[in-house]
Amino acid sequence: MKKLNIALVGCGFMGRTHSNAFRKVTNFFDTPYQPVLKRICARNGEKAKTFADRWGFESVETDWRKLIDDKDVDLIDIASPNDTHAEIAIAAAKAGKMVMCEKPLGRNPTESEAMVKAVEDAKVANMVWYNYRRVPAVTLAKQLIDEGRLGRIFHYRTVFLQDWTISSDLPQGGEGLWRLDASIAGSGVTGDLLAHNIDTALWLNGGIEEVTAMTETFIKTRKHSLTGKEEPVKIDDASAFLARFKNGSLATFEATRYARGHKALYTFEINGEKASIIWDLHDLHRLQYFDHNDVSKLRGWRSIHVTDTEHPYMKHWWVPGLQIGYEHTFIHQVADFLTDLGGGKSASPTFREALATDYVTAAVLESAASKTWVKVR
Ligand code: SOE
Repeated sequence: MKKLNIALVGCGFMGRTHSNAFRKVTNFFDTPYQPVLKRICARNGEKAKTFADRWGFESVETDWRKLIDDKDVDLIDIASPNDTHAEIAIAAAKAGKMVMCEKPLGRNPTESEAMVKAVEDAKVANMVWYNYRRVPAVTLAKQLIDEGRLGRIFHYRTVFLQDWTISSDLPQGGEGLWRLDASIAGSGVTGDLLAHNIDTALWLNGGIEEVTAMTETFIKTRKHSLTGKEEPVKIDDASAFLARFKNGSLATFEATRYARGHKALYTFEINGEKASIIWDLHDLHRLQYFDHNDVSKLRGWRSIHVTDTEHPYMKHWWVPGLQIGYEHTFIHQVADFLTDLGGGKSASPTFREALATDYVTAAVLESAASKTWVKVR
């Protein structure tokens, strides 16, 4: 197995999910490459050192620019806040490094387009971490749709609900809370949560033609962790939109961080002419399936426990009936990346595919501001 030397930028929540995936992937999957945790990079050297000791990185950097000329680094993985994605990815690609990037790709389509151009000009392998595609039940949904089992699709219905920003005492800016600072994050729940719903939807149901949206910022000012001052909140706290897909189906999308009681309720339902499916992140190993072709007296919703060896990814894990969870979606993503790299291509979603999601989020924000229907680029 060839070695693939990884430099990871960022040691927050996403840095942990990625490191865990790189460490475990070859324990469970036969891949042509073995990831090596070469460098961890974070501005806070102490934190990076603790992270390196815990996850087994060989050495620490505090300036990502040092990674760019590092001959011992093959791939730069970006898990730092959104305002750093474009600069690091572009520099890494120009230096001939492979690039992986946490979602969303850029803060806006202008940044994302420049990132796509950089990896395509340099012809380097690239991928964006839209991990929920790799939940086995979601991948099974994709297979069922592609096999034509749902027939013509009429409806796509999806939400991503959280409640962690309801308190007005929560500051904006700083570790984790940079998600509330529009200058760092780019947008609020539209880019952070709806981007997941959109990525999955584009994958399962094809392109979106047009959207009409509304957004709201419920708490208008918050103390900024870095300045200590009360400052305007410029992100969207909640975002909902109607969409028309290119295949003629209609959709509703909603995301919020103000749905008291919900921590990460990501669900989608798809209604087709012949069958329907429902998936719920809180019960992620199950796929609800209704097939109108069943004999009428037996017709009803089936709850498929997606843990059998013939289900996507599952033969690599335990024995049928024993489920897996959130961390495994990242492991699957690395496994696919390494396998596709061996085959000379980039795993999906590539930067270019993730740009399509950014075009939808941009249209959503534009529609909310203009209160009109907006065509998606
Ligand atoms: C926000 O709370 C967040 O952590 C997102 O940033 C992730 O992308 C999502 O998977 C879970 O929620």
